[in-house]
Amino acid sequence: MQSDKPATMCPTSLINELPPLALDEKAISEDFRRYFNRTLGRDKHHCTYHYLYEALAYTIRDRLMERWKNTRDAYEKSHARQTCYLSLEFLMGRALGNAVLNLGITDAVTDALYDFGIKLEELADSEHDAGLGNGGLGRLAACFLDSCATLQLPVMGYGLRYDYGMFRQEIRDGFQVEEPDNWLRDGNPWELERPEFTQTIKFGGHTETHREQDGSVTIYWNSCDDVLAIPYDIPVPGYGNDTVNSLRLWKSTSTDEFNLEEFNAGDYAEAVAAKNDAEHITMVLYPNDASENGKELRLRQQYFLASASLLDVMRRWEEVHDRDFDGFTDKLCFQLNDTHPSIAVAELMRILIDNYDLGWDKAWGIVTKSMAYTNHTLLPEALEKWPVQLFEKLLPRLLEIIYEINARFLAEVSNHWPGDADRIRRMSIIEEGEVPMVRMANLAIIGSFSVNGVAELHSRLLVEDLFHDFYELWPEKFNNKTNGVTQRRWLLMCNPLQSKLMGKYIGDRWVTDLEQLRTLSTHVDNPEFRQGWLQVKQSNKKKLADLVEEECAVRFNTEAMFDIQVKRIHEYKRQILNVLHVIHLYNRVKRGDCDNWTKRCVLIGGKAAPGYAMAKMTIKLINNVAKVINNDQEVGDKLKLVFFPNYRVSAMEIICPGADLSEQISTAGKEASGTGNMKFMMNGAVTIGTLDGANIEIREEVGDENFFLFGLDAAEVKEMRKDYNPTAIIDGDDDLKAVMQLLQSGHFNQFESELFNPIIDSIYNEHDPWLTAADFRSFVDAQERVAEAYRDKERWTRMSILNTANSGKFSTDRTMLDYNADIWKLKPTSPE
Ligand code: 26Q
Repeated sequence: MQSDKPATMCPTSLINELPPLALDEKAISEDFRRYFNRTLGRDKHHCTYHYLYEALAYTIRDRLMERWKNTRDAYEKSHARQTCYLSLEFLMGRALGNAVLNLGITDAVTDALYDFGIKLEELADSEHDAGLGNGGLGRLAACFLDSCATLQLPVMGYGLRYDYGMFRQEIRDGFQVEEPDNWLRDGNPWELERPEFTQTIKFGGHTETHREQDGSVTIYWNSCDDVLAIPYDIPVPGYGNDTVNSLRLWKSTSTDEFNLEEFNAGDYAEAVAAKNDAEHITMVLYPNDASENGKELRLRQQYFLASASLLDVMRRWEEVHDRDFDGFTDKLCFQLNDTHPSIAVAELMRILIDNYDLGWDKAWGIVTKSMAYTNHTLLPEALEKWPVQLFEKLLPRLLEIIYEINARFLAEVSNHWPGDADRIRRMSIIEEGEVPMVRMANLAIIGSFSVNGVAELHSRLLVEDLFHDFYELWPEKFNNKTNGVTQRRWLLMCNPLQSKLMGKYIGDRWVTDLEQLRTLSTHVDNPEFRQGWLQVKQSNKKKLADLVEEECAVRFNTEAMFDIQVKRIHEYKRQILNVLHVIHLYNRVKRGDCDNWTKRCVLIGGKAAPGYAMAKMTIKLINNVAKVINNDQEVGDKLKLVFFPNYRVSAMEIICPGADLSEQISTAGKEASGTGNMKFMMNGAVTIGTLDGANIEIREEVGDENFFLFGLDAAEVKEMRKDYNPTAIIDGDDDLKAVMQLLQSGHFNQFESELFNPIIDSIYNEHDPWLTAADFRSFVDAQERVAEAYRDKERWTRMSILNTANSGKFSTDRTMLDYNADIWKLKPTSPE
């Protein structure tokens, strides 16, 4: 077998002489035909959208391929400093439309397809979403990659290639049912397998200490169950600039070796079955967006990603620098997307010490100058912890290293606060107790030179509360990086009508410089522009209404206000508060309190973690309330409510352009940032929201008069908890009382008695952490102001325009420039 052997030399004529592929209609048309007929071998009997999509995907991929190689060469040649973005989630969505857009060949492709009587949109629509994430954190990683490629920053994404992404949500009888998401079934034209860069990852086994003759100590991690990590690379094209960065996703597989002892003892089947464990590591994405504590497979996933990625970086490092690690931290930086990959802190120590013989202090200096950690949550219960015992079994060498990091760290704490035992207990990486735990956030903070939150309020609360001890020790580590979204996908691609209209008035520089949108406000008094704006929104609402009708069998009247809340289902996000308001509107119709009525179509969508009973019950409640309201003749088109099933990236691309009102109604102090709020704002929706997460900054940018504020702020929430009396609040508010009475009467669960008791009880509970009853009055009043504003077409249109005009801050281009200025310090590098 010679197949794996490198040819004696790679002829330059083979790799260097390729002329770049043309981007015109003719070249694209020819390639498309060739791929369909020859590479795919299809004919008139198999002319499905899927094969047409595939043929076009290959046509586009070829054009990315040469730019990809040039980008790699440019980074290599210039020895560019690089950031590795480590994340268990990359919620990429669809790739085709984005690649066409970023290559700037939308017209050429559209025309080429037109000659065959095919629409680009229809092909793009048959692509499966890459749903390798839960929600905000995963989509943020995807937006970051788009912005880094556009800014020509040498940033590489490292993640896992799950066979099954986020589950598909079906609604049966009003309940969520999870179906597996077999997204790779029809193949994935966007990935390139790189078996030549396979890494071996160790699990289990035990450590042995050897004293060498020179007195030094070497530690061996032996008898491990090895697992192979095979990388798959996905191109990440920049907008209009010939840069194509990489997302490297690892797939786990077993080694070819069997456990020889079992094998020789005749346990052939057992020996083969053991291989299964290895294959399972990257089988499925965990569908929880708060930590699912203690699951062994999840810890395996986290270590698998961290180890494979770091070993890959080391392989590349050695190619240039051999085993010399001076200068390592000048060239490399690792950004940890939450604590999920934070075992990388200990793993980099292990690799430097065990594989490259560095001393502790040298290795620790490298780790703490290259790791940076981003936190995404304020819920203390969501901070990741792992049982020490599990670590001991799965990653014995890493536990030793963590103990050593901790011992040295606690000595420092003791030195700083002599005799403060409480502080030592709080700051220790190890939580003592019946089941001792490893606290991953503490490990991440101790091992990183930068710790950031994702919105101003969030970052402030981190240093005031959650991480206060660490802030007192190392104030210089802590910083804020307000989130963003990429305007290429979330405006240019998903809202072509608004983009075109804006182009007519302010040009298209906003595509790479979102602050340019500010110029829109100079046209806000122009009736012609406002008319155009209104028409765009109408068309987008029509498109959304069609989708809603298809998915929910309910017709939205496009004259009505489209009131939308899409996000993961969570108590702190308070979908229940939204439902209470809808029930209140229903009550008003039923009692004839309809003067100056504003028609509303309310859409709620999002997935519940499969084990989160309250969240699943919330979905059922929304569906039951919707059924009653939508079938009530008296209500008619005054009010509609739907639960939109299987909310995902490609659905949001149709939902956010069609929204009038964006619901951002979390309990203040709980939503780290939110990013859906930014997508809605860019697309001209007005926000009703609490002073939470990035809402605060959105309101600052757009001005109080263009934002509907309600509810307690974070400080008032804290205060209110001290003696919260929801029963008194409900009794003192006739509207809320009527809503609760209707709920309790079983009106929405006629044949399912008691079904919603847990939800009702939670609202009445004095310990309700989400203070739903406390914010009801203020929410309903704000909604009344919204309704009034919407009735005034001209006023609403102004507000809508000004929301888009003032959304410039919320581009991930700005976010990435901030990360780069304060943390990464990368030099933009162009492939030319
Ligand atoms: C952890 C351990 C085990 C299993 C699952 C998890 C897990 C997975 C995903 C924990 C959390 C997540 C996702 C969190 C998330 O999406 N957070 C959101 O991040 C956004 C981007 O910063 C913010 O805008 C949102 O406010 C925040 O909720």
